[in-house]
Amino acid sequence: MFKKTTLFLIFICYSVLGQTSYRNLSSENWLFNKQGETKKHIATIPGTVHTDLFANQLIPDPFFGANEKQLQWIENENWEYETTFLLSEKEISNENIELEFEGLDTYATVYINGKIVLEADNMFRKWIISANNHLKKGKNHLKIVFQSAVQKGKEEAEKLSYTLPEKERVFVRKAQYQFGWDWGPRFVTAGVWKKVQLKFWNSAKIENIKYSQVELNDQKAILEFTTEIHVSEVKTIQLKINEKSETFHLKKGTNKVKMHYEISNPKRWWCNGLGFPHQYEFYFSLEQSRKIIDNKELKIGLRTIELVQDKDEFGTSFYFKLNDKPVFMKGANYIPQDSFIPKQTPSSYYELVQNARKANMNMLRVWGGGVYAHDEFYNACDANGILVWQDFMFACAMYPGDEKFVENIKHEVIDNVNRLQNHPSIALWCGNNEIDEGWHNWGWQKQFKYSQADSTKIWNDYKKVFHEVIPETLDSLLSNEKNLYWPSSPSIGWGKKESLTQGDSHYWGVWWGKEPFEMYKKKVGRFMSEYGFQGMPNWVTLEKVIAKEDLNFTSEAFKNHQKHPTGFETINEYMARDFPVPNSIEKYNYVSQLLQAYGMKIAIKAHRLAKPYCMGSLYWQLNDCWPVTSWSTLDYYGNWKAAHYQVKESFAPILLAVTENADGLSIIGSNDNLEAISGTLAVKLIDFSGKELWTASKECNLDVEKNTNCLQISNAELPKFEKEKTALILEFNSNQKKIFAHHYFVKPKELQLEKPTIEIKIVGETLIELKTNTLAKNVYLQANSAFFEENYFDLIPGFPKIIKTQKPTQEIKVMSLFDVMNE
Ligand code: BMA
Repeated sequence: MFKKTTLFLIFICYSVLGQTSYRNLSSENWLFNKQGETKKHIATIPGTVHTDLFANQLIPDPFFGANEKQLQWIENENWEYETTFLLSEKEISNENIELEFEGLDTYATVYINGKIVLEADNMFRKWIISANNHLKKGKNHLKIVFQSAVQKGKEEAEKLSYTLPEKERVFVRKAQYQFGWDWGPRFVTAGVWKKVQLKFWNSAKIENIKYSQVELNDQKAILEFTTEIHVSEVKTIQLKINEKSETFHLKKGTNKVKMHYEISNPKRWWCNGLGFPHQYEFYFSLEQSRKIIDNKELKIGLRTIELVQDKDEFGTSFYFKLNDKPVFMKGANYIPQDSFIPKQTPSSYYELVQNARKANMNMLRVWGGGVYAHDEFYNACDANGILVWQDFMFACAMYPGDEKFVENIKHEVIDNVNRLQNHPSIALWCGNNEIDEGWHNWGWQKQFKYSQADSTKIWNDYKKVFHEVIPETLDSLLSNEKNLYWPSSPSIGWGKKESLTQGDSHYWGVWWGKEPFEMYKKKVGRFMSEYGFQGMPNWVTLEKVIAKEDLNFTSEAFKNHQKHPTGFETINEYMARDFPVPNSIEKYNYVSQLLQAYGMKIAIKAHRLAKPYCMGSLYWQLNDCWPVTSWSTLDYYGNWKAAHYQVKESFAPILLAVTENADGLSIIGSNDNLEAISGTLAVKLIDFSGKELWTASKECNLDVEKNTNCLQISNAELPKFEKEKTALILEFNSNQKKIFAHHYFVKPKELQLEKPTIEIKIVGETLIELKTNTLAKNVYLQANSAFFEENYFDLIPGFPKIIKTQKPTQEIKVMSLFDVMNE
C-alpha cells in the first residue's frame, strides 16, 4: 500500500510540476457592446459580432429572408469585447505566461488591465503576447476593441492614387468572401473567431515540430524531426520521441534540435480510392531531471507527393504523383462552411469531409477567398484520404504591395504553413485564386483607368507577393517536398487556348459564357480546377430561411438567396435546352438539381475520358456558407443535392462511358485503381419497358495509365431503334467488381417516358427495394429528410434497386421526371 502511494506521489511530481499548461479563456464570461454604448451583452467566444447580436435578440436571423440588407450597419461600427478572470497564486508564479489568440477578426486592440498589449491587423495570424508583466494575482481585465474593418479598409484605399478592384476588401487581411460573393451574403464580421488561452510555461517549451523523410522505402522510413525548443537559460534537456530519447545542451533562446526516428516496414498514407490513409502517432516530451516540462503530439502520414509538369507534344502536363503513382484527382472546391465560421463544430468539418470521401473524391481545393481552414478540417482530410490543394487567401482582385502589407502577408504565411505543413493531406500551395487571370482578362486596366505607371506598379506588386515573398517564405519553411507552389489558379484564363494545354484551368464557358453543356467535351485542359453549374438547395432548406408566402421567384427574400446577378435566368436558359421547365416552384427546384447533376455528369465524363491528358477534375463548389442557390453539391445543412449523388457515380473508381460518333458507339472504361482489372462487358439495348432489342459482350482489360476502348459498336450492327424510347445498359463483371452504367441517346426533355408504377418494399430495417414497370427517370425519394444512399437515380425495369437509408423509414414520397413532363 505504502509503495503504491509513494509511486503515485512520485508520478504526480514527475508529471505535473513545472509542466506547460493552458487555461482556456474562451469559457470565461465575456461581454460585448457597441463602442460608445454603455449597455453590455453576453458574448460567446469564439464567435462573431453578428452571432452575438442575434443570440441577444438584438438583430433578426441574418440568414432569414432579406434580413441581410438591414444588417449592413454592423460592419461600420466598432465593437468592444471584455472579460474578467481570476489568476491563482500558482498560476501567477509560473515563469512565463503567454496570452495566445488563435485568431482575431481583424483590427483588434487588446488591453490587459487597461494597458494596450497588442494591435492586431490580420485575421489569419496567430497572436502571442508575453503577459507576465501585465497580469496579477486575483482579478484581471481583458478587453479587445475591434475597429470596423470596412472603415479601416476605406482609409487605406484613400491613401493610394489609383483604385484597386474590390476597393476596401483588398486592404484588409480578412476572409474576402465576407464582403459578398456570387454565392455568399455580405457579412463583414468582427470578433474573437478562434480560441483564446493563457499558456503557462517554465524553463523550456516546444514550439514547432517539423519532419522530413530522409529515407522512405518498403523496408524502412527514416524521419528527421526538427523541434524548436525555447529555453529561458542555458540548459541540458532530454527530448523524447515515443520510446526514443536524446540529450541536448541548449543555449538561451530558440534552439532547433534534430532527432532521427526509424520505422521498419512503413505503411504509406494513401488517398481515398487507392488505399488506407495510414498515419503514425508521435508523442514528444521535453524532460529535465526526469521531470516533464512540455509535451506535444503529432500525427503524420508517410507519403511522397509531386506535381509533374513535363513538356509534351500538346503543351505541358499537370498532374500529381502520390507515392510515385500518377493519380487522377477527383474532387471539388471548398469554401468556408459558414458566414459565421465559429458556428461550425469539429464534427461538422468531419461530416463535410466524409461526404467528399463518400462521393469518391480524393482532393479538395481550399479556395483563396475564404480562410485557411480549421485544424479539424485538415485532420478530417488526413483521416479520410483527401488531398488538399491549399490556396493562400487572395482572390479575384489586385492587392496592395506596400512594405507593411507585404510584411503582414509574410507572417500570415509563416503562421499557416507552420500550422499546416505536417498534414499528409496537403498536396500543393497555391498563391491565389484568379488574380493572374483577372489582371490579364477582366479589363481592370480600362475599368479603373490605370495609367501605364499605375499598371506597372500594380503588376509589380503582384509579382513581389506571389512570385517572390510567398514562394520564398514557403520554401524556407517547408521541410519535406519543395517546389509545391503554384502562383495562381488558373495560370491562364479560359478565353485563351493555352489554358487547355498547360497549367490548371477554370473553364467557365458553361455558365458564365452560356455555352451548352456539350462544350465540356471540347474544353478539357490538363487539370480542371474549376467548372460548375448552379442548382437550388433542397426544398426543406429553402423553407427554413424563406417564409411560406415568399417562396416564389419574385419575392425579395427569395431573390436574396441567389447571389449571381443573372442566376435564375441562366438556370432557366439551360433548363429549357435540356429539360422540361416546370411551372410549380417545388418541381422547378427538383429539375434545377437534375440540371446541375446533368451538367456535372457531362463535364466529369469528358475529363475522365481525356486521361492521362487531363489528370484532375475539381468542380466548383463542394459546399455553401449559408442556405442559397449556388454551384454547391451539398447545401448549407449538408443535404446532398442531386449533383452530389451524380458526382459520387461519376467519380467512381471505374467509369464505364459511352461515346457516340458518326460510325457508331464506343464503350470506354476509365480505371483509377492502382491495378488493371479484367472482366466481361455485357451491353444491352432496351426499350423503356425493359425489352431487350440487342445484346453483345466482350472480355475487357481495364488499364490504369490510360483508358481502355472496350468495345466498338458500328451503326450497322445495331437494329433500327427509336432514340427517344431506348437506353443502352452496360454491365462489367470481374472477380472483384460488378459495375453498371446506362446511356440515353437524346436529351432528358426528349425522352418519351410512360407513367411508371414504382413499387417500394421495406426489405430490412434500413433497406428498401424499388421496382418499376417502365423507366422511371430521376426517381427522387423523400421521407422526413432521411438520407438515402442513392437518390435521383434512374430505375430501369428488370433492374430492381436495393437502397440503404440512414434510419428506418416508413412514409416515402416518390417523384420522377414523368411527373414534371406531365404537370
Ligand atoms: C469561380 C470562383 C468564384 C466564383 C465562381 C462562380 O471562378 O473562383 O470566384 O464564385 O467562379 O462564379
